[in-house]
Amino acid sequence: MSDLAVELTAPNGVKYTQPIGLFINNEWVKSTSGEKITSINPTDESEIASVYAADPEDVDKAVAAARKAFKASSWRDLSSTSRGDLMFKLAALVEQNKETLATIETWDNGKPYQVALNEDMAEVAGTIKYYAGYADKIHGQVIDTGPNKLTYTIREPIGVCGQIIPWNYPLAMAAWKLGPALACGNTVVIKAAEQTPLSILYFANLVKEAGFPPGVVNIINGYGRKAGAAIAQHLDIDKIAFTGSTATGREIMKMASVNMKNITLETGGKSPLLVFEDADLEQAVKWAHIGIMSNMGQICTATSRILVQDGIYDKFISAFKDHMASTSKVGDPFNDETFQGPQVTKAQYERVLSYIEAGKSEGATLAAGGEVFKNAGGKGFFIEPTIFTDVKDNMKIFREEVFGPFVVISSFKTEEEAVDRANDTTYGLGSAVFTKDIVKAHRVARRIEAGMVWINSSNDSDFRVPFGGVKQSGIGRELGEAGLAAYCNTKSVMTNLGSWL
Ligand code: TXE
Repeated sequence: MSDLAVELTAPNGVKYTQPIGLFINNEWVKSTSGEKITSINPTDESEIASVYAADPEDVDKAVAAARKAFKASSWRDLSSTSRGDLMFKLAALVEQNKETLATIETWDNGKPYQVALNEDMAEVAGTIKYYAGYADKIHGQVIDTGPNKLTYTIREPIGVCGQIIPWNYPLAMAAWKLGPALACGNTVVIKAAEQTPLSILYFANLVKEAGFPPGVVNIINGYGRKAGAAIAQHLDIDKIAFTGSTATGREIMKMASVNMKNITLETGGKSPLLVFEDADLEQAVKWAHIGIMSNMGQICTATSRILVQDGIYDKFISAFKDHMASTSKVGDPFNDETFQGPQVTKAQYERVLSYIEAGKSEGATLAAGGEVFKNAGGKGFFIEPTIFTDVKDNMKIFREEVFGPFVVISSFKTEEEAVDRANDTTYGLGSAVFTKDIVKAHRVARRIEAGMVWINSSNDSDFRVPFGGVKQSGIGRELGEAGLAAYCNTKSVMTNLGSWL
């Protein structure tokens, strides 16, 4: 075990054993090639640990374990209530280990510890519990097809599911995907993002401790183009679920076509937030700020395009700037006062900085931020929260996903114009509307092309509520009851009770 785990002490003093192997068939193993991924602390750019990166051969081994487990009576014949019990146990273990899990998440990802602890870990445990409760409530239907027939449907697991997750909410994204997959009786090979490989390995030990049979949950790290691609095109994987960029989602769709995998994609966004003149301005400002600036702006549904009706445009900008200045404290994510930690990696940091340059050169007004933020020690991927105003619809910063603490604000005159401009995007993930007029709120909600509309809030996600996009923001839904549909096949059984014709 010693060369498959290391003893670590996190910056907040938490000491723990960090697994570094691939979790296949409930065992820790090295990768075939021995290649490793080194995880970097985005706060000070130091190395945290190196973990094994899966090769396609390792993906084959994980898939073989998942297939064997799918066919084994220890999983297939387990009662659905017992399946739910295993999941409840896993959720309880997450709650018991939440300080360690949140510590790893903060260290590896850079998100504020208080958020990792009180929001992300609550989301992880809550989602697993929510789907645990569904495990023995996934039923088919009896369909009346006449007196001489008995017709019913069965909802069956799809089989071996490949799941590829991103780095912005490492464990929460894992829970969103594992919860419904396991509740429906599937087996899983899940790959974490190479930028945040650590927390999911600690979580893997909890899977074993909860008592899941070997091979039901296989957890690997690996690079997207190697391990991720091997999952997407594997002939013995029946379903693929992915969260990440639209470009990679498109690649995955192509690869998954090799055996027509069932597919769920949750990709990018440039979500609009509309503020009408009759809105509660203070509320609109607070939610708009949370909607784009939380999690360092690294949220797929970030309401990154704010459209404000012209009568309150200047007032909104000034209130937004004041609110941001008083609440967006940037710095060490282990400091309880911190609202915004570093961007997850140097690549993401440079990406956001390049959009700041684009905003300046395109002629938008830089209303706040726009600089790197110097943390104590001068290291780390910190960026000042940034606002561009007077942004035109054809500007790159109005059209492309930035994925950082970066917001564009523009004004509109009429409801018609606001809706048209909100919809003038290839994306369709989140959206938000601020108004006190409930008729207008629901009229606009219907006309917005998005998977989710928040009225008088933003990014108010809840595991009981379906989540997903339209247009190039994705296919299918996660969370809520709808999330189960993505992990079940419906089989129809027709029985002839009469004679032949
Ligand atoms: O994403 P990728 P990246 C957006 C955001 C961000 C941009 C780039 O705009 O700035 O994407 O981030 C795996 N076959 N989002 O490069 O490449 C990869 O290993 C199979 C939005 O990190 O999509 C990782 O596990 N898998 C988003 C996962 O895909 C592949 C969250 C995501 O990586 C692969 C993250 C391949 N060819 C980024 N290439 C959201 N919707 O929340 C990569 N991967």
